[in-house]
Amino acid sequence: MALGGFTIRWTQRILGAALLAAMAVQPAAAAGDLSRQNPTTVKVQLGTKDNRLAFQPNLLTFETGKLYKLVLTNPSSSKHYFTSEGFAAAIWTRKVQDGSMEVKGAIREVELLPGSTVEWWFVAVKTGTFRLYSHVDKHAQLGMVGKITIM
Ligand SMILES: [Cu+2]
Repeated sequence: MALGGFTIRWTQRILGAALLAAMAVQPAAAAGDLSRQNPTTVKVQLGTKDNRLAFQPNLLTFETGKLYKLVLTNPSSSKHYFTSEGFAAAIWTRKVQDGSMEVKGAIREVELLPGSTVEWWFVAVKTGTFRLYSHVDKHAQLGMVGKITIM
């Protein structure tokens, strides 16, 4: 019986050591649900009160893995677009919302009517540098352009 107890103790020790060794080689845990982080708010104005055709700011930088709340406002008296095909392909959209509704799923482009505000919630996924422009009338040709960098 004493011998049996000895064997069981050593078996437990060996199993315990094996378990510790297995835990030591586990990869680092994934970051979890990236869509449920606290968002970083970034505000961009499309057009200006005095109707200049510009994004303010027109240089935007995001980091992969972070959740952003991109707040787009249009204080001008004409409609504007937030258009960037490369950017749209490099993010995962959680939702686009204004005061009355939310849209979920992939978003390619957002149009803002005069006086409106829209929030675009997304996680930046791929790095790159992308052209931003207002895809309406000749706004881009008249200078309503910008640059988005995802690092
Ligand atoms: Cu525009």
